[in-house]
Amino acid sequence: MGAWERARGAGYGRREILCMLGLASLSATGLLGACAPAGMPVAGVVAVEVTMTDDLKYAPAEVTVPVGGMVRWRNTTPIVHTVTGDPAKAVNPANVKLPPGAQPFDSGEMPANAVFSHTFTVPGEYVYFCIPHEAAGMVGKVTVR
Ligand SMILES: [Cu+2]
Repeated sequence: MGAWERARGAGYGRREILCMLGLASLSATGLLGACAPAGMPVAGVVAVEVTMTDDLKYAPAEVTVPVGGMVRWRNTTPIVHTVTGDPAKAVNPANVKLPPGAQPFDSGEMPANAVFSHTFTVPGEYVYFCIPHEAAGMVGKVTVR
């Protein structure tokens, strides 16, 4: 399996992979857009990465991204987790919160090494949880502004 397939499997998009592979210099030809400098928030580009931990937490538990920013979750544990911002799926309503007008989101079951990304287009505070571990307090927060 080549670098492209590995990167695709890790959830990276075409442009990110090209950047990672060092092909960004081709942008001088106009073939590719420029790669965003690290850490600069750009719409549609990952702003923050959150991992799941073996002690049933999101790390970091709270992140802030700009409107249009993408958060990517990566399951670095052998345990199945979810990233669920859907009030209909929470046992305790306090474990989920969406700003008015925001659509619910749910990763579905994420096995080891799975990656899930969500782009936040509505500003406000989001509280999400892990379906298998809601009762254990596996809850995270995204602030979009
Ligand atoms: Cu979990």
